[in-house]
Amino acid sequence: MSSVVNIIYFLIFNTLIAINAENYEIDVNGYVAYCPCMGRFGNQADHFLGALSFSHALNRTLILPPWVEYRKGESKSVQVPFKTYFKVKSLQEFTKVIPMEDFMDQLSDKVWPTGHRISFCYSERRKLDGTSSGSCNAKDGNPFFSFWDGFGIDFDKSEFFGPLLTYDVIHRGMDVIWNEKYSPDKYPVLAFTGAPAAFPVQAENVHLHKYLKWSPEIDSKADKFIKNFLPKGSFIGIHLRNGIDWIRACDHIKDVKQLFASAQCLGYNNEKGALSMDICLPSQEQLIRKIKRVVKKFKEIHKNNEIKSIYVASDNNHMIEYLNEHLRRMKIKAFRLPENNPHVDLAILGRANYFIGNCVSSFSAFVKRERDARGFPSEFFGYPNEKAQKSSARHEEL
Ligand code: GFB
Repeated sequence: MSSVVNIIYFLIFNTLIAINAENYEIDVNGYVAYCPCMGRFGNQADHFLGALSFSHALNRTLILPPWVEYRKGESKSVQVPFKTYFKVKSLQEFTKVIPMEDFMDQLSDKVWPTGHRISFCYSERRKLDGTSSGSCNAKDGNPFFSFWDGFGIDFDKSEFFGPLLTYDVIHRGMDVIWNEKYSPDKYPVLAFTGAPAAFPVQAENVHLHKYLKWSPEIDSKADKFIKNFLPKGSFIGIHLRNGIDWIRACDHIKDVKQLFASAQCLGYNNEKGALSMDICLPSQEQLIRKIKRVVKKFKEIHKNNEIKSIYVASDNNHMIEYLNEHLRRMKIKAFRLPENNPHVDLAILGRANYFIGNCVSSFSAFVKRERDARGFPSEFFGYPNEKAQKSSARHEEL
């Protein structure tokens, strides 16, 4: 009797797996794989859009890498499957993609067998001790080792594609040259040590963000928080980037014209302004002034619809008490997630009636792109500078 029950369980279990897993055909035009080995989520998301554009231009399938995360107290990175955070189907509306887990389970033995795995890099990557490796040294260091080893991938050869080839398929017709030099029959998988993309994301690839849609789990957590914890009515989402890493990074603004994602407000050639401390690390007073201005503006535009609350996302100091104290007269209260959950923070900011972000942060840039794709309004703290804003307001009044 128990063996019959076991067989029934076995059949049900395997049927469920078969229903959940999509079956993929081999793409004769080949694949692009890469390790999102630089930076945290915001950086990886910028790179992802570039990699999507690159694989699309080469007519290859993009192997969706897991997101690389760093947890406190853990020496090795943790890899989170792509579909934990995003829907694969929405990306397939734009181009050919396959989650890395599915590629390795279903296709790698046929397309990219052990013994034939080539690692691609621009030029030699030295060993951690600084000596020459003569190779891409793709698995040396964190997160490089954990990323590839998590899938049991070892590389048998290295291919340096620089200095003649670059990832810039938009401006220089590089897609044709890539396909000529590395044809899919000889090089079925172009596996890069880092993302085949620029940081920050090239202006031409920003629009691809519309194909990045949150997974049902993230959607549902964001919706539940808004429904259960925020007062009924409109809310402003703000991103306060103010941890110690950020304070140190902002120290560098005096030496550079752009920092991280700052092109999103300053323009890629600073045609829309100059970097400043107000933009990178606005003071508490500036935050409040900006929020009050947006509250007023919202009321003017929407008449009967007023801002009822502020949703605060932060890596460090959410300033809830400070905000509550200064917004009391306007009858506006500030809220935050009780736990640290960057992706739910992002999803909630994406749904706010208005968003004020940090122009330098690629975390804020993610929200801005998502909102632009949906036609939702956004602004940045410290930009444009307050003097410029006052004088443009005076011009509007005249
Ligand atoms: O995403 P990210 O590259 O953005 O890295 P920036 C910042 C990380 O900090 C996020 C956490 O991936 C989150 O883990 N974080 C930031 C947050 N803001 C929030 C928030 O509102 N809520 C939660 N829960 N977590 C730059 C990097 O970070 O920081 C640079 O681009 C460099 O590579 C620099 O590391 C110091 O662009 O803001």
